[in-house]
Amino acid sequence: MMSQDEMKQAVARAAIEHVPAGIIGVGTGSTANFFIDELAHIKGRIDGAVASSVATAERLKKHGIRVLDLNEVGEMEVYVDGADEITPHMAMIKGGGGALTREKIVAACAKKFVCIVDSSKLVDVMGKFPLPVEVIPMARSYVARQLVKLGGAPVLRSGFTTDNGNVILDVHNMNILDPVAMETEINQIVGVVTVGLFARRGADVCLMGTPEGVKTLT
Ligand code: ABF
Repeated sequence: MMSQDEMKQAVARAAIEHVPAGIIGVGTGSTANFFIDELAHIKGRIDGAVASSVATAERLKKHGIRVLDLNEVGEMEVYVDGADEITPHMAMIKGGGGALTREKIVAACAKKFVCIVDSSKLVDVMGKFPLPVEVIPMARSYVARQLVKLGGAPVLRSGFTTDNGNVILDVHNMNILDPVAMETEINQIVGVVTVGLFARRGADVCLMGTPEGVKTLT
C-alpha cells in the first residue's frame, strides 16, 4: 500500500514530463516540495523558476535552481502546484499553505497549470476544506461580516501573516456549488486581496497519485 507521501512523490515525478525547456512557475506546499526535489535532478534542462512563495524560493535556491522575478519573465509555459481540493472540472481550493495570492499571480502568467495531488484531494463539491481568503488587516472584520452573509463561518488564521503582510480568514461551512460565481463574488468584497478559489482559471491537467498509480485528469 502506497503512503500519502509516496503518492505525492509519484505525481511530482510524473510532473517532470510536463516541464519544458525555459522558465517554469513553481508552487508551494509539501507536494510542490517533492516536485522541487525532482526538478533538481533535471535543473540543467531549465533556465530557472519563478517561485510562488518565499519558502519555495529558498528551496529552489538550496538546490541550485535559479529563481527569477516574475516581472522580468512575463509569460511562462507551465505552472506546477498542489491544491487542497480539486473537482473533476479542475476547479480548486488553494491557500491552505497561505501562499494563495502569489500562487494565483504566477498561475495567471502560465499557459498551462499542472496540478499535482494525491487522491485524497479529489471532491465533487468543494468546501469541506475551509476556504482561505487573504485580507488586508484593517478590513478583517468587515470582510468577515460579508463572508457570514454568504453563509460562511470565517476564522482568523491565528499567528499567521502572509508573504504580503496580510492576514488569512479560513471560511468554514461553504458549500461551493458554483465555484466560478463564488470566486467572482468574494473577489468583489472590498479588502479581499485574493480568494483561494481557483475556478475562473482552474487547472489544465491534474496528475493524481492513487494507490494504483498516477492518473491524469484533463
Ligand atoms: C499549495 O500547497 C497550496 O495552494 C495548498 O494550500 C497546498 C497544498 O499542500 P500539500 O501539497 O502540502 O497538500 O499548493
